Amino acid sequence: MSSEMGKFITLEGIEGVGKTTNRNYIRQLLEQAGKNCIETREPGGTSLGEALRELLLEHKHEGMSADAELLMMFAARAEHLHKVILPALRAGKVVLCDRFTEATYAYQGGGRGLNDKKIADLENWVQGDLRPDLTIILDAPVALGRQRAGQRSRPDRIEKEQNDFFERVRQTYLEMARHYPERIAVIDASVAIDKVQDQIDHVFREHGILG
Ligand code: T5A
Repeated sequence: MSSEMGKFITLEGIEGVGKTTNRNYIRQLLEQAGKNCIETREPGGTSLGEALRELLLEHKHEGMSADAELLMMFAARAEHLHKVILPALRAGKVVLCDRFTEATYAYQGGGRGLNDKKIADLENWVQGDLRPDLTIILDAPVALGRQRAGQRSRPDRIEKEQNDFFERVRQTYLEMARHYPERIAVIDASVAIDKVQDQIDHVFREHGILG
């Protein structure tokens, strides 16, 4: 991405690892460093994306085919990129996004077992060469993430999957981090929130995001 463009930062991880909690913290960090930042999420971030999110997560569509799920994720993403992400990056802003395409590799690839090539073809088509500048994977054991998420709300269609599904999702995230260490950082999210946030500070400084 050229130097006039803003920075694209994404937060990833299985359910309940603290993406929403830490998104608020990261926004504060960025604002304290004088950055102009927008927060958004996937699936969602636009009116069409939020409508697709509802279709994807509500129980009415139990048994949705994996291909339909994949295509809806990318339909929401295409709209999000055109209407929100690219305009903000072109205006030099930091875009802080709760989940992006790494979630598709983890959930539809690792979780549902779709071929990575299908996902990569859609990624290249919809995003061109745009990739996040930094992805933070909040990592915690499946049982802990599910326990935290369960305390907060009733499970949606995807959250109702079994532990082995989320284990595959988690392992796919960790594999991506090993593959792209320059742009994907893993943080231990099983510890207390202040310790998670110390690690986030460290990663942001290491990547020169606050400077
Ligand atoms: N999806 C998405 C795909 O399948 N493919 C895709 O391409 C994309 C983009 C979206 C769903 O869509 C799927 C993945 C998801 O299933 P979502 O709302 O983005 O859903 O994701 P969720 O993981 O469901 O979000 P959650 O809100 O459940 O989890 P968070 O945001 O990770 O967790 P958070 O911050 O709400 O924290 C959960 C609880 O834990 C506590 C918090 O206070 C909160 O109560 N907590 C901690 N407690 C102790 N110690 C800590 N360190 C804590 N951190 C948080």
